Amino acid sequence: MLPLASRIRDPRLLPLVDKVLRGERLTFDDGLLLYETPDLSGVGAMANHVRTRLHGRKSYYVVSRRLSYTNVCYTHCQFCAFQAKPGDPRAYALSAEDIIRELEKPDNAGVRELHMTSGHNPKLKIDYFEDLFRKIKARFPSIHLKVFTMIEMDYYARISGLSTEAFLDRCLAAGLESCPGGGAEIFDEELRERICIGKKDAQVWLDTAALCHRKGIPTNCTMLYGHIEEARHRVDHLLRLRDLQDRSRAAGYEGFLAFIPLAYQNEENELSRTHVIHETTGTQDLREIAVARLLLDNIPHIKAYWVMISPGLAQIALSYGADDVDGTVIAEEIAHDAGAKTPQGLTQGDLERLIREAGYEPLERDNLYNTYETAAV
Ligand code: V47
Repeated sequence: MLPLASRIRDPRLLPLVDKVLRGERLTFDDGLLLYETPDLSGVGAMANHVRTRLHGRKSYYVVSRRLSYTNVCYTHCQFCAFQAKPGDPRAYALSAEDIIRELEKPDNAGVRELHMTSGHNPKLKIDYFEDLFRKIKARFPSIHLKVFTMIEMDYYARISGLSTEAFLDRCLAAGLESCPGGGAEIFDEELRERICIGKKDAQVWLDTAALCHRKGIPTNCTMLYGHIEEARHRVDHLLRLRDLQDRSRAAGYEGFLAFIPLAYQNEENELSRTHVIHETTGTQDLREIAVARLLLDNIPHIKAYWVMISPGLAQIALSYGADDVDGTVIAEEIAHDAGAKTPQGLTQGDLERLIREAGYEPLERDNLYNTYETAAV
């Protein structure tokens, strides 16, 4: 294979190549350069070098079901098309029985992960979640419960009159096993105030994630990009995640398992009604994956979330730093309500084929990245 430096067209990237080859950490200014350089294929080659060092040709996916227990939400996230205010005819909250009935449907056979994020509904307190988790685990003991963004956890703890730690302890005892990475949006305080009015700030998100890590439950992390943010906001966001992961790892915890860049979907939401914001482009999506792989040197997995960037681009992203395509993602609402044109779920066979055709080895995983022999699909 050609040496990495020979793949670089922008000479300003050469000092970064040296760092990548030595496994040395990149700085804030390096991050800005990775966003600014026109040499996307050079950035991709560096990211692919790191991806190959960590994971070889392996590419992971999970058989996953999405479910939102409520769409009622009191926050005013300008980018969100999913939320409904109380009184809205679309507003709903599901009972444990509703969720179990849904999971019993035949298209959920083989689901390993139940991924639930929702709105901030003032009617739902700790008893609701304990009941939900206990009943789901009693009926489906092998389904992994991955629930709550860090902001939801903080909210539902507060309205239950509990500290976040006490709320989390009770949820863990009832069956919660890990947390998805949503709600991070963009950490920059000034920008966050503009795109998610009334939502808790970055420090709350980071402190809650740190608490989860200390309790021994793995979490993911995300960044919403492609709206009104600039490169400096994205670098700042990624480095705040890296910094927390350093602290969690130094204290002996697993911390973040995966980072997922979330491409802004620009329909049916307030942000796109008040600003002209184009769909993210293929090169922008690939650069986000690559920059994340290069800056987040302490987070093991980078996901190419096909729901938001398309299955075809997710295939290419596997050569730009991603090692995970998330999963079957049955019944996704948040991205589709905001205009995502991707299918409502892929089959295991689709995912295996996408990964294989991109030149990688597909591996079915669970939430903790244990892998499984997949029956012929
Ligand atoms: O929290 C909301 C974001 C998140 C829009 O942890 C939007 O494995 C784009 O967190 N355009 C939910 N994004 C999705 C999420 C996620 C996805 C895949 C994997 C994992 C994981 C987590 O989506 C929300 C919010 O940050 N979001 N509206 C929108 N218009």
